[in-house]
Amino acid sequence: MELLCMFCLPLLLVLSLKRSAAAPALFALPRTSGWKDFYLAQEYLDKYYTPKGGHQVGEMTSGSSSMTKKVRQMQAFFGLQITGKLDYSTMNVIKRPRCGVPDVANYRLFPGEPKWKKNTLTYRVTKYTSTLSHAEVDKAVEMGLKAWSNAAPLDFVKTKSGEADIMISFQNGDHGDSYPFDGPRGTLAHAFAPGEGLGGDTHFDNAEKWTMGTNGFNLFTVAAHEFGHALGLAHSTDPSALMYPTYRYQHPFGFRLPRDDVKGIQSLYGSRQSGSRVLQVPQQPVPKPPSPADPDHCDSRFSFDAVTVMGNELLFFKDRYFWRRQAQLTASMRPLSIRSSFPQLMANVDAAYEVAERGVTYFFKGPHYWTTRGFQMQGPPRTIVDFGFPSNVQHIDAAVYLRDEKKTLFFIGDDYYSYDEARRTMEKDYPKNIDDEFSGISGKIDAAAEVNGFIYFFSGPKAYKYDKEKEDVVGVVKSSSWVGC
Ligand code: TQI
Ligand code: CA
Ligand code: ZN
Ligand code: ZN
Repeated sequence: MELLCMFCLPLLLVLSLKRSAAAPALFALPRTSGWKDFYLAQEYLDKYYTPKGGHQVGEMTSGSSSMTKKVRQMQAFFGLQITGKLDYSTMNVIKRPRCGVPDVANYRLFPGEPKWKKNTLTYRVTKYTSTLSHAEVDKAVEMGLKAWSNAAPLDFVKTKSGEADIMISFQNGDHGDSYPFDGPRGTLAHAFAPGEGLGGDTHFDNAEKWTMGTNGFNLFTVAAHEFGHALGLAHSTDPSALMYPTYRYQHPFGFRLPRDDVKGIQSLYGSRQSGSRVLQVPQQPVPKPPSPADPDHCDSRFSFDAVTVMGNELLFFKDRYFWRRQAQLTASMRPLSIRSSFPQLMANVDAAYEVAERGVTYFFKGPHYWTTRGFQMQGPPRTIVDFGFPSNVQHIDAAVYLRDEKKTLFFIGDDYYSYDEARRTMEKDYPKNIDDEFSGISGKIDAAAEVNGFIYFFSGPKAYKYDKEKEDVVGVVKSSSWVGC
C-alpha cells in the first residue's frame, strides 16, 4: 500500500555503497546502467522489502536468492511482470521518489471480510486450565486483548455470566464444534472469525503445556494470535507479524503489536485516537435478543432442506434461510435470506450439489432445477426430466456429487439414483434401495454433501458421516452442530 506522504525524498540521496557478490545473477540491465543502479536497487529492496524484527534462519538479506525474492515481491506489488530481475520497468519504479513507509502489507482478512459491527466487545473465560491459576489466565487474556485495543478503537469488557461476544475456554479433544483438538502439540488453539453464535469464540487445547514464561506454549502469545482471528484477521505472510502462522514466544510486558498486524486491524476498524481500554468492571451482560425472524437452528430437532459445497464453502438451506460455512474456521453462523442471495429460489430448496470442475451448482425444487455459477443464476429453471428421471419423480430429497467417481447420487424416498456427470446420463439398474447400499443409513434423507472424501447424510436432527471405503457410518452428530450449535 503506497501511503501518501509529505516528505518524500528521492532515494538517490540516501544511496549507500554496500557491496554484494550477488549482483550479476539478478541484474538484467544493459551494461551502461552500471553498478550504481544495482546498489540503488539493493538499498531500496533492503529498506522496503525486509521484514523487521525476528531472525529468519537461513536467509541472508543480501544473498542473491533473497534479493530475487524481494524483486519478485516488489514486482507483484506494483503489478509489473514478475521476472525476479531488475529490468527496465522495475528500475523505473525504484528510481521513482517515494516515502519511507514499506509497501508490503501482508496481513489477510477472511473471505467476506467478517468484522464486529460494534466497538465494545464482551469476553468471558468459561473454562480454565489446571496448569495455570485463574489469575494468570485472566492476565494473559487481558494482555492479549490489550495488544489489539491499543491499535484500534476496540474496547473489551470482561463478564462473568451469560453469553459474551468472545467466549474463551480450555477444551479437551472433541468439544462439540466439529474442530476437535489433537492432544499435545499440533493444534494449540483456534478462534472463530467475528459473527454471532460461535463467532469470536476462542478455544485453547487443554492438553498443551500452557505457561506464562518461555517453556511450553506461552498463553499470552497464542491468545494474542487467536484474538487476531477472533477480530477478523487471517494469517499474514509477513514473518514478523503476530498473525504469521509460526509460533514465536512474545514477551507480554511492553509488547507492541507488529506493524503489519496494526495495518490489518486498522483496515477493519480504523485507528484509535485515545488509549486502549480493557475494562475490568464485571458487568451484567446484555442478553442477545433472538431475532424473531431467525429459524431456531439451535433447536435439537433442527434439520436441513439441502446442503451443498460451493467453492470452498458449505451452504446449508432451511426454509427461507441459508448458512455459509467456510472450509476454515470462519464460520459466520448468521442465517442469510435465500431470497436476497438467490431470488429465484425464494425458499424451501429440496436439494443442491456442486460439480466443482465445472464451477456450477445445481439447485432443485419440485420438478425443476436451477444452475448457478457461485451466486450468479445461469438462466431460467429447467425440468428435472433433463437428468433422465422417470415422470413419476416430481421432487428430489437430496443430492450429492462424488468427486472421485464423477457421479451424482439423487435420493428420493427410500431409493437413490446415480447420474454419470461425465456422460451426463442416468446409470442403468437404478433406482436402488438406500439401506441396501448404505449400511447404517435409512429412511428419508434431507440433504447430503461430500466433504474431505466422506459423505455426510443429513436425516432429520442427525448428520451421519459415511466412509465409502469402510462402507459404514463412522460418526453421528446433531445436524445443528454444522451451523454452530
Ligand atoms: N491453530 C491455528 C491458528 O490459530 C488454527 C488455524 C489454522 C486457523 N488455520 C487457520 C485459524 C486460519 C483461523 C484461520 O493459527 S494453531 C499459532 C502459530 C496456532 C498456531 O494451533 O495451529 C498460534 C495457534 F502458528 F502462529 F504459532 C496459535 Cl500463535
Ligand atoms: Ca494440540
Ligand atoms: Zn473449538
Ligand atoms: Zn492462526
